[in-house]
Amino acid sequence: MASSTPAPCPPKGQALLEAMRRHLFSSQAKSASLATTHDHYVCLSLAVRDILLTSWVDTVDTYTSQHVRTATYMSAEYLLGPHLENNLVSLGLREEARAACEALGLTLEEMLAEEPEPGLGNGGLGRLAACFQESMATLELPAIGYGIRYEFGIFRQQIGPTGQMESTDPWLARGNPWEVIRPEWSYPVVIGGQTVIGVAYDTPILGYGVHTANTLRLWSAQAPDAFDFASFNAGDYTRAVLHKVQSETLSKVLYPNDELEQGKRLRLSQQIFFVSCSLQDMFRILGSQGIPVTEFHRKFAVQLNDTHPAIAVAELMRLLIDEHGVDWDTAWSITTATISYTNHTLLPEALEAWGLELFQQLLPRQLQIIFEINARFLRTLRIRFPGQPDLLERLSLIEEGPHRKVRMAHLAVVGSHTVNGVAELHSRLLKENLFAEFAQVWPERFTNITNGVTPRRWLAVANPPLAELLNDAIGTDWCRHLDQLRKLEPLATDAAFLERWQGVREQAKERLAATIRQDTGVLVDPSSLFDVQVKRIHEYKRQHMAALQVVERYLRLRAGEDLPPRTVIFGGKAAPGYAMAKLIIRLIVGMAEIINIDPAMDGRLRVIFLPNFSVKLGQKIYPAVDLSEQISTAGMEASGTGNMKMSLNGALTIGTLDGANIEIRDRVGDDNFFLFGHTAEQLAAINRNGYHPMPWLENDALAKEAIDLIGSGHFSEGDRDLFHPLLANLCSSDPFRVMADLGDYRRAQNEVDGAWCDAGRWSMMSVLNTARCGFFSSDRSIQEYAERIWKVVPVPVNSCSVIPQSS
Ligand code: OX2
Repeated sequence: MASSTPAPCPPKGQALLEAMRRHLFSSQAKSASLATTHDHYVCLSLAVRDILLTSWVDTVDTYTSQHVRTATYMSAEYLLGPHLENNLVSLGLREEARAACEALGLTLEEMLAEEPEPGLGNGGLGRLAACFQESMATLELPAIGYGIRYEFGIFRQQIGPTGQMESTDPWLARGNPWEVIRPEWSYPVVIGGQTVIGVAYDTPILGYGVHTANTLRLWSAQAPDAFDFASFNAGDYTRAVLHKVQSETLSKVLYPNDELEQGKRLRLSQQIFFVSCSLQDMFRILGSQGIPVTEFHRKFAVQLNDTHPAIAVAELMRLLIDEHGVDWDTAWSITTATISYTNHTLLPEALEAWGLELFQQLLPRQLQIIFEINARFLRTLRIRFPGQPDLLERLSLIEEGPHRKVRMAHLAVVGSHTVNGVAELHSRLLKENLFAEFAQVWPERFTNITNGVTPRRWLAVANPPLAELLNDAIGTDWCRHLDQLRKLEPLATDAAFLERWQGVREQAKERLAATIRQDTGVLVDPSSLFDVQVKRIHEYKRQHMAALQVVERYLRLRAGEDLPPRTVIFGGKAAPGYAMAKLIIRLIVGMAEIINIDPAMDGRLRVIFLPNFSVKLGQKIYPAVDLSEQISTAGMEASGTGNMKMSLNGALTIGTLDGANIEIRDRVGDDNFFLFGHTAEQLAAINRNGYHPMPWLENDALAKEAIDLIGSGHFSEGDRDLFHPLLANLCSSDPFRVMADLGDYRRAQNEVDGAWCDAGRWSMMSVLNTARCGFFSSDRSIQEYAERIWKVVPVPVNSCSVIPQSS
């Protein structure tokens, strides 16, 4: 609670305060004596929304009156994180909001804690979509984000003695002050012969320090008639509402699988549902501006975020031909001039392929169109590559065999003018492996755009003390032009600056230590090395390799070795049906239980599993990381974006040559990065010769000891069977090559220990990581998409509301 005599409110704070009071009456219908903390949060959000509405309305007016070319981003996931603080920072009103809260006897922190986050995504792919929306607005690019308004977002994770437990995420239960329903923009979608209506819910996405507020338009499913009167009149009430319930399940829940396609009926229904609504909405916009449908590709650039929206290729064809009377050839040139596709993974289990039977049942007309696209595509191939039926079979949109399937990635490649990967290595492997033969057919179609993250959320919002230090040291421009961080380089050897840098880092670590205590009950030492791996739990990300390393450290400490104190922090959700990932969590939890109470550790090793990793929690974690674990099997992590968030906030990376790690290392310098492990090429060579983990393990006494300790039941209350599936897998097929990299990982970890002991050098390396990370801004990624793929240019919005430049 604030002190009894708050500091006087600045004028904008005063205006916010008055708006909060007004909303308590006019929106919450309460008197101050009955208002809950949540009421106050809603009032503050509505007060902030009132301010940004001017920009939002002006943005739509500007785009409409100028008939601007528009990028539309189609994504099944948006991992947005809370809106309030981000909007306050973009408006430059954070301190004013703080003062307004204090005048009411509240704190801004209490208000921020009240906001449930819209967790409409699983991990990196959904978070990237959210960073991209914010960058498009900041760069003043006309854009619309399209997706699904899931009533239940990513499940909540609790951690008990048996590992992960899931519960639902009713993020909308108390309403959502950031969205506006637009019932006038509703569209019918026919799925399996039944019609479902998609209703638009709009959320403003404000740019930083500009008047642009773009729209994120999420579709919610409704039944065409709430009620089946025929059944009702026949006395069957339940039946009367059944269709309503069935229709509305379409946008009920986000599938909790990251990089795994399960081929479920509801999932394909969700895909056509949001894609069709979005395309129909684009036709509506076209019509309202008097633009002929044959100009669709001049008005819109449609970006597919992975293959989840790939059905757009067939649906755009259907709408052009069936609904707008366009001939096939014209429709095909419009479609391929409009659509581009981003691939996010090489993992085979993530590649979507839908059984023909299911497709035929749900989307017969779209399937007919896919067959026709395929027939024409194969005909051109046959002429270009005579006598190569195998090639045609490999490239076909239809996978033949006993269970014929539609290959969605092939549909996306054939229907797009540009296909991009998300980091240099990934884009190269796409061209050499997954899409090698497509790249022979259309070499010019393939390109790379390395991912990025928004510095507003991941630095200005997440790490205010660092933001302030940067403002003092290099000015405020970094927040819009992240390359400006370069100016920090000379300060990496400046003793006074390094001292302030250290202070900022200590604050962040103390803040995280408090969160750890609150969420797990464990006390950690903020002066120990914070070694962090937070991301979805997946075998290719190799959390089990990090866990083995911790067990080795435990053994070494018990044997009397002198190692600097470490706090090893894990976090991340496992897909509820992914047994091995859940077992890895169980192992980490079991290790934490024993190691954290072992007196022999004497505070030199703590293991933490932070439950329910989310955007909110990430904002507390990233600023406090000393060592960023980016240890995926080379060739498997398309890019990674957590790696960028940590390095940007001054962490040093221990990592493999995988995804964007390679580009991070190129930029921060190999002296400031702990590299280990086999390269993708080396692993490919090992695989060709037949890999077996045993020879690696046999020469490694420490690894053997660690595995034996786990197998003995030491971390499972004596249960020797519990971790058997994990250990047996590591010692037999070891599909993610843990054993091949473990020894070198240990060597790199020893280097980390050595470097940590030289605090001055570590700080310098930390500064250089931040200084050289400017490239990894999502502004740079989006600029590349806009210039090279979408051909969309900035359209500044002149608004009468005055927006200050920095927070
Ligand atoms: C993820 C990738 O695994 C990750 O490497 C990448 O940084 C992120 O997408 C954003 O590009 N589902 N999630 C991903 O790919 C898929 C499919």
